[in-house]
Amino acid sequence: MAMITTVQQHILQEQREQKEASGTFSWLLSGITLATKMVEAKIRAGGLTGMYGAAGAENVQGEQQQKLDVYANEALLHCLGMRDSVAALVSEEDEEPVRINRDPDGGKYIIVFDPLDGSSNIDVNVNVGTIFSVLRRAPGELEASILRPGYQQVAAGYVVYGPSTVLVYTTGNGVHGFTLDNSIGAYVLSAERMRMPEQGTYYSVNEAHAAEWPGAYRAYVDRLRAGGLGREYSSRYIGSLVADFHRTLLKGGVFLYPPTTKQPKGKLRLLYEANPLAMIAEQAGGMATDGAGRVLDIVPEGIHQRTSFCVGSRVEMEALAEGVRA
Ligand code: AHM
Ligand code: MG
Repeated sequence: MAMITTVQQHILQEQREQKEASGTFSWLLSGITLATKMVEAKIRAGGLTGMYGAAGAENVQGEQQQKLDVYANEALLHCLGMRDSVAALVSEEDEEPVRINRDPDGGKYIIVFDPLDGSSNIDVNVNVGTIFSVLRRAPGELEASILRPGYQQVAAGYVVYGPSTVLVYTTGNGVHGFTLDNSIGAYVLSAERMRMPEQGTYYSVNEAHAAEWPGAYRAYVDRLRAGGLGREYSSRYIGSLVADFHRTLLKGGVFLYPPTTKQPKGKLRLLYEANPLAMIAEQAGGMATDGAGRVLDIVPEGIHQRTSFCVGSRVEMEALAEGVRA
């Protein structure tokens, strides 16, 4: 009988290989997978359960919260809040970190997440996602443990709710993909040791903002269009970071969210959007920068800090770096 491997089993195996046999970490990640299964069920039901539309409140970023944003946030807080290894939860939807275990010797981990990414696509049956990053809780001020550069992440991952629901994660030992099998309620291994192609044929950027980008980005996209990297490029832009990233991971190419005159620091958030995806990209052989330097080296100053974000295949990313330097 050909046996399946669930994400739970996979993490346990990895821990054994890394001689971290406590099981704490897999128990923690099971909180994330459970929450994403709750979210997926709501998304799957679509408009039938009255879950479409605005919740009527704004989040800390001054953005309209959607009902599903609120639900996804509550699902993660609920499922992770019960794990005693968790010291704090940091969410896009909450201004301050939610402290779970006030004892500094307690919870070993901090989970940082964007509960439902791609809000503008929720009501129109287009892919959305959940992004998460796991940090180690060090002794001392909680804030110092949260504001770590991304290279110190213990693990990172995302779920993309698409035609199928896919979970991708890394603990720094390669990138692994799982597909939710609803008939058994488990994420089943579908792609071990994922690699991003060296070069792709898609670029992904919101070109409506082109007039507001620094000139180097315009020149770069012009260069791709003109065949300057030896390939004919096509464009793809979903407007859900997780979905645009997932395509870039599988097919290669480049995703850009450059700084604009209105948002000179970019739109995407460093801690729960750029960092986890940058870790996954690097682990798969790709690269991630803020246009100037490696995303994972940025020392964060605030939990909701924004950054410009460029991620993709080695060939496209090296060409971008040349262009921005010139
Ligand atoms: P959100 O967290 O409010 O959903 O915003 C983040 C989203 C990303 O998923 C996506 O890459 C980006 O915003 C799209 O922004 P724009 O509409 O400016 O292209
Ligand atoms: Mg988001």
